[in-house]
Amino acid sequence: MFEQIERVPGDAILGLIEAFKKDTNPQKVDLGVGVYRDAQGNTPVMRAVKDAEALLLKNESTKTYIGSHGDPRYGQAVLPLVLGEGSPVLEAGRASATQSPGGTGALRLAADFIATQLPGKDIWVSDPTWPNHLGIFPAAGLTLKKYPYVDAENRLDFDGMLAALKEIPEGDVVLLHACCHNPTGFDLSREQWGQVLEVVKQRNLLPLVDFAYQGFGEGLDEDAYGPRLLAENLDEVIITSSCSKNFGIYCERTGCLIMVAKDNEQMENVRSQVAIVARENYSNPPAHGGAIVAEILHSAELAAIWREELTEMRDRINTLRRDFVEALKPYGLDQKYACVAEQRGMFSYTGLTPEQVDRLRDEFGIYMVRSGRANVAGFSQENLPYLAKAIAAVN
Ligand code: PLP
Ligand code: TYF
Repeated sequence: MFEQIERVPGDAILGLIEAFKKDTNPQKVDLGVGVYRDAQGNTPVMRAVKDAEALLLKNESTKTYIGSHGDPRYGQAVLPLVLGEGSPVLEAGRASATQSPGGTGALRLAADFIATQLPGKDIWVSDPTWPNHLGIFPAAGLTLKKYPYVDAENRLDFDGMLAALKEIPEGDVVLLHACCHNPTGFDLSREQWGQVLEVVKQRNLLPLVDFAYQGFGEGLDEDAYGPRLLAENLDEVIITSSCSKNFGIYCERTGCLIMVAKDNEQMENVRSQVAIVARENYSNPPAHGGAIVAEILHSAELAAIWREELTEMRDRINTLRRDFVEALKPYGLDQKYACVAEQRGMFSYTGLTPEQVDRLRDEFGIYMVRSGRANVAGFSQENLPYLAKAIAAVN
């Protein structure tokens, strides 16, 4: 039977990891996969995480199942992180947290929940969006549609986005990136979030907010502006949160599906269905990552260390954004790439064309996604002059 199976290419972003490893250019630069890097190019385990793990190792007394919703201590920690301390949504008991295998697992739970409990609803994603969005929703049986997000001049096309949202059939699902839009780095202003809220209300849309980079844009609370605005002003919102980036626990697969309902009664009904979806996919989520996050967020001391480390990561990225544009000044390219300093999060849509990206790879050993998406955390004070020279050479 297997003789009929066709081989397909692997994930283009993850494929860059292998291609980069094989390259023997001593000056090579990895701007591919979205993983944070420090000034030395490493992705170390955060200190708060190491300390939490030491405590867990000492105190862990069982490895029994943790249940389909995961560790309640994790949910109790993530809800206020995402929705805000003292959030009226939490006070009203309208929000449910389900620990998931990464943000990806939360997205799949959301997709399966929509497919089984809200049949007939299509899902609208930004064009462009994280390529895995394009796979996850159809895999659950949903029809995926796109709204514009970037214009031909590589700027946020908010007018185009809003006009498209106004045309979405009533009741459909719209996926919004909470912050640090992947792949573009273009985020909505507070005023623009307000306008999106109005259209969502008018069209009675169900927002699904993908929140994978909390703390990487402007700050933990600042980055949560959009999801909190929607949750506080709408009866129903779905949020998929990830701890992969902000706790640096990528491989521990730690995420959370947050379901916001009209009241506590409806939330409990929804929650019971989410448990079924989780059970049918993987039964219980992996425990370790959630235990780390719970340990950190329930300890004032560890939480303070973690916030400091996260601030350092965010500040490093935002400084590198400005330094990148500065490094292009001698080549007269600072205006052309000024958007990099304006964008937020791990990624920038640089405006480099696929042909330019190919040349950067082949002639300079600089790796990024062919769309022109660069992982800004791959910049460093050491490689910026080289990057600037290479970009000038392909311009
Ligand atoms: N959503 C977006 C936009 C992402 O960039 C990522 C990153 O990997 C995820 C979700 C999922 O993250 P993870 O499953 O690694 O927690
Ligand atoms: O977009 C990125 O680079 C990150 C990491 O299949 C990632 O979100 C990329 C591809 C993938 C899983 C994670």
